[in-house]
Amino acid sequence: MSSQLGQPLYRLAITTSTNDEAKRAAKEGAPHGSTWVAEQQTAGRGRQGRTWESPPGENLLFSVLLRVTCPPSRIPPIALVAGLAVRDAVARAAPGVDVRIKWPNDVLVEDKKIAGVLVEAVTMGSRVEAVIVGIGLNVHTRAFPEELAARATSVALVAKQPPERDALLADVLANLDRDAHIVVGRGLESLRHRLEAADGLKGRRVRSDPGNTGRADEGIASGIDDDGRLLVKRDDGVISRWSAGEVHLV
Ligand code: BT5
Repeated sequence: MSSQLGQPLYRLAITTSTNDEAKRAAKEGAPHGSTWVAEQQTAGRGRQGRTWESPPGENLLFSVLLRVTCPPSRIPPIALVAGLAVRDAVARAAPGVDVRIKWPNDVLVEDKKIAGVLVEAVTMGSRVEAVIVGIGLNVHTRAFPEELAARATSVALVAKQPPERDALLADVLANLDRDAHIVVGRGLESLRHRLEAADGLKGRRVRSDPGNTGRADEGIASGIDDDGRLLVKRDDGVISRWSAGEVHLV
């Protein structure tokens, strides 16, 4: 099935961040599905001012523009299905490997991060006019900088035969194309089973980052609700719903 996403496709040797390219073009009227892929980013970013590191030419760094109109509450579900799209593509490229999503925006293999998702919204008043899905997927990198080495992995490190980057990209885009429509229109409900099967936190003890919530909360991760919030069963039996922020495995 050919995907509407990835058309047009802009290939860049170098840019600050593919999300910057997509944001700029979104404001200038670029169509749904426009995609920017870069070999290198000079200011690749994660959330909350963090950086995304990737040596030139080895991995997938791309951003997709979704022209969707939706309330801001749909953004977390879109980030989750983007993670699921990457998870499914990596799982296909690495048969037999257990690939999981880590709420809210990571894709993990054996608790190491293989991909990260950064979703940014272009808003008009209180409505979202476009969504930019930025994805960094480690494909060929085998040696990571010291500060990441224990926490990062790549398709090359987990698959018997690493795929072509273009094949992986096409697979992610096709998956995202299929699921983004569903989520924008109806939320996460119909994807709940797939999300649950891919949820790498479920049943594990997690702690929130006090920086985001004002206080640290802790408990057993117990699934994701239809609004994309993480359900956490605290020791007193109360279910907390975390809507944003960092999760640490305890
Ligand atoms: C993310 O942020 O995981 C979202 C990353 C999105 C990157 C893509 S690349 C294309 C597009 N253009 C951009 O500028 N961004 C998007 P966060 O959850 O904040 O995680 C960031 C953290 O992941 C960093 O602080 C590091 O600890 C770690 N990290 C950085 N580079 C990594 C890598 N290549 N592999 C694994 N972990 C990495």
